Order: sequence, then structure tokens, then C-alpha cells
Amino acid sequence: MNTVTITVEGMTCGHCKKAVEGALSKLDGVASAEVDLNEKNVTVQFDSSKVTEEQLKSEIDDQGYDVV
Ligand SMILES: [Cu+2]
Repeated sequence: MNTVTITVEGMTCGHCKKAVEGALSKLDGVASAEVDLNEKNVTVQFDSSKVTEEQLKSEIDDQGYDVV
């Protein structure tokens, strides 16, 4: 299992937190996704044999947030 913390611009409230966490959690291979609104990041635990960090980032992008 891999863990990555991705900095994301544009997450401002509980709705944003749920949108990003929900979208990432739906991906096959993602064990957990936890947004920290104060730190402007999301920490993801994932299985790198099933999903790549690039796929995580593009999923965040698809939700309308900017990966830094
Ligand atoms: Cu929001």
C-alpha cells in the first residue's frame, strides 16, 4: 500500500471535501482518501498495482479542483 499527499487548490468547504474524497474513494485500488481543508491537501492510501498517482490527480482535476 502506498500513501501520497497531494496539494489541491480550490477546496473551501465540506462539500468540496466530500466531493474529492468521494471521487477518489470510488477508484479501484484506493483504500482511503482524507482531505485536510486547512492544509489544502488530500492524503490518499492506494494500491499502486491498481491505480497510479497520475490517475488520482486526474480524478481530482475532473472534479473541478486544481492539483498543484
Ligand atoms: Cu466547497
